[in-house]
Amino acid sequence: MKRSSWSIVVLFGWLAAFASAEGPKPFGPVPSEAQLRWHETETFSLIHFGLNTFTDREWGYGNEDPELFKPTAPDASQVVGALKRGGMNGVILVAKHHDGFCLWPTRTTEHNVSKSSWRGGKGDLVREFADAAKKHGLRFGLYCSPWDRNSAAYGTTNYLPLYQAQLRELLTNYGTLFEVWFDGANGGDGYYGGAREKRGIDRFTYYDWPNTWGIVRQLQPSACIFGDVGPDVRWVGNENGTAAAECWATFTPKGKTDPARPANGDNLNDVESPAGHRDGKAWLPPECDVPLRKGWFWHPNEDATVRSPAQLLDIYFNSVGKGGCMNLGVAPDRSGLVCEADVRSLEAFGNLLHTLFSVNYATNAVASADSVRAWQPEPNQRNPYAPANAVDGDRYTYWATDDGVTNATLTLTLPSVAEFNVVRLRENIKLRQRVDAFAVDVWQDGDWKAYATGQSIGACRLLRGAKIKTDKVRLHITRAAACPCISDFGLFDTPAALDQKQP
Ligand code: FUL
Repeated sequence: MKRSSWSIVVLFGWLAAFASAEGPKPFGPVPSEAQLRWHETETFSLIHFGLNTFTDREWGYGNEDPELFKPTAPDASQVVGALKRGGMNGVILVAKHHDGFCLWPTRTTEHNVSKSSWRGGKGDLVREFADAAKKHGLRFGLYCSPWDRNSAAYGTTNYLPLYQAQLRELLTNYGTLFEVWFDGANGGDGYYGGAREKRGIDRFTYYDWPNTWGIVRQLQPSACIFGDVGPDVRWVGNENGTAAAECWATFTPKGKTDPARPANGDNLNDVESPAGHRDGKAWLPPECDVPLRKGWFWHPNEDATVRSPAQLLDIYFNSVGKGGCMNLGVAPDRSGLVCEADVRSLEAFGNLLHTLFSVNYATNAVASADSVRAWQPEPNQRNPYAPANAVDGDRYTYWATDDGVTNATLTLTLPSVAEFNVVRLRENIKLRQRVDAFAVDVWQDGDWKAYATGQSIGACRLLRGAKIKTDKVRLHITRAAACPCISDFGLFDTPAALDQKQP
């Protein structure tokens, strides 16, 4: 080769290395700071407790007497303590359900706890839960139903200012919130101040969402807003707590019956919500909600419906393990406490989670890769793209390849033979989901054997397979939209308790 050709090769090589040294560029939508914290929260609970608890209903009509609200031994700390032992990192309280009964002494309506004899009319359940969350170190969120079957104003132009005032009270007086929940059930028959009729609203315009969400942005800037299709977190599209087998955090809300109108309410295309869209326009990860019992509220005849710890673990794999969050509905009973059967299941689930993730067999592994991104070393600086970053326990340090290298293998050599059946993968989602397909192989009898394959990774991908004994595992990224940025490759073993007691 002529000297000038060599110079060109060297120049291009240097330019490529320089370009890579800059760090992988995110492409398309990436999570906001609030969404990153939400992903890290992973598991939380939705508490339904109110007049329905005492009337044995799921949806109160709106004419229930506040005097019916008579918890005999209410203790928010017992409830939140049970959630904490159940592996939950946050709690969202339903401050007002569709029946319009407010669990705090609001100035906006008489239909609230101050009109009951509970705590002599001086009680504030939102305050008690906010305090309990703080005490137990759980993040706190609130749900305030837009639909209000008690309010005479519902369906008229007078309702929105009232609803927004309720939000302002909730978003101002109870500390920092991590999530504000806007339920999709809206409009229908109800008491409506005695009118007892059916009232429909236009779900797209009636709540003036841009301005109503604006109140949350203004008063709780670090909160994520949950709704059928966001704007920060999407409903997974079912109440089984289950995302699709391959699930993407990105999503393009599309109308079902009328694509020209916003994809919300009746026009929600929820069939596509469990999987999301690979090239979706917005970062809108799925929140997978599911009640611990059959109903969201406590009912005397549903004690036998409490989900088992093994079922809860399946839900965890199908929600957190698909890059979403698990939102488990917990319903205190008429005493105001989480009853025994629920506490037992929560605790056993919390123990399973704790035991499962207490030993990561990849922690002291030697990580190597067939391709590592070029970088400009600085004195005392560790390689920002080194394979070892995938086993350091940090969600945001990562192994990366050069731009354009979208097929690469990361290999772990464990300090000794380990037995495991769960693989955890994460991408550094600050740089979006980049991987399109991958395979995990294990070293067996002197050869690589296929263990698991998949497409999406994102914030967290959990793969559960057969128990395997080996000291070498590899992750082969077979397809990616941009150079892979893998921040976690973990190996775990499900606790023995699970092998014995399958649901
Ligand atoms: C639904 C509501 O209608 C249920 O009552 C419950 O609150 C659940 C979490 O969301 O849309």
